[in-house]
Amino acid sequence: MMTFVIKSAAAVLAAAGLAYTSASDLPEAYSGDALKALTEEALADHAATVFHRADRNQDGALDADEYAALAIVSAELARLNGFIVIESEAGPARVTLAGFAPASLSAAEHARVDAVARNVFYLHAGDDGRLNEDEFTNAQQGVFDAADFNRNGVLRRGELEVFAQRQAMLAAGV
Ligand SMILES: [Ca+2]
Ligand SMILES: [Ca+2]
Repeated sequence: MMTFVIKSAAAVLAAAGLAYTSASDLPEAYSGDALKALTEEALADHAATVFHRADRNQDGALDADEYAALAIVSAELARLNGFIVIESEAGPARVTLAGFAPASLSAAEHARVDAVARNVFYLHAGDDGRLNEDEFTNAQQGVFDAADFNRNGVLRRGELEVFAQRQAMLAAGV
């Protein structure tokens, strides 16, 4: 099963042209333990890592296509695997998508994720149509804040589940 998932993930990444160059790059991202808590600091680390990977032409900003590709790949990987991966300085860690059966994105879901991602992009990118690292981090922080129900600056348990669903762009969480 895992071999299948990794091959599928690699194919998804290759199709989106993201920075992974072979399946051998992937297992590290899947080796993390279950995340117990997500701090704002760890989220900022994660956002920086994701931003630089998604900035394919390395011009220091994401355009709408780069952002949509990131959203689609992230959603596809999350759904194939049944979890998202947070990549902070402490190393990769998993957050399970609770109550969700792993499956590939349908064509309709693919189109919906693409459309939602482009809306989100223009909300945060501003008039120049470019999403810089600060804007990307702010957008991620917004998802974090929306999931931080008790407003203590840390996501745990149910808060993490909501955050993961939003990151995977599951219909119920968008
Ligand atoms: Ca770019
Ligand atoms: Ca909290």
